[in-house]
Amino acid sequence: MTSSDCLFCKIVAGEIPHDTVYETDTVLAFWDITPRANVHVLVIPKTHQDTLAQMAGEDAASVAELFTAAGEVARLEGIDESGYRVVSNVGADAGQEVFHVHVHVLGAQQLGPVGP
Ligand code: IU
Repeated sequence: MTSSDCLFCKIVAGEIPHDTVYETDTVLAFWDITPRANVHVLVIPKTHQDTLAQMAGEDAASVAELFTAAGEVARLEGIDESGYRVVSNVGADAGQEVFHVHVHVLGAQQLGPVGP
């Protein structure tokens, strides 16, 4: 399923330039356009789902693929041993801006505590 007005579906389709870090048949990882850490990569499924919660309810195996890919991104960016953060905003209160599932991979610096 794709959503014709979904930004990340357009990225998957190659319609919007992006800086790919890692890709499989089912997952794409690319640099966030506004990096908020020295490494800030987004990992998305190639098929459209609005939120991680929706995906978890319908296709738990794909959620596992996202986190496996996040680990691969960390390895490729050289932060797998120093440590990194994987986070997903789910819904309005979390500040989710793009309603196509994604996890942020953040690192290459000391990160602050998780919080509001
Ligand atoms: P959020 O979890 O939905 O808030 O994160 C969306 C991210 O998508 C955010 O960090 C944006 O900087 C990023 N992004 C992007 O990488 N490319 C874009 O064209 C747009 C947003 I719009």
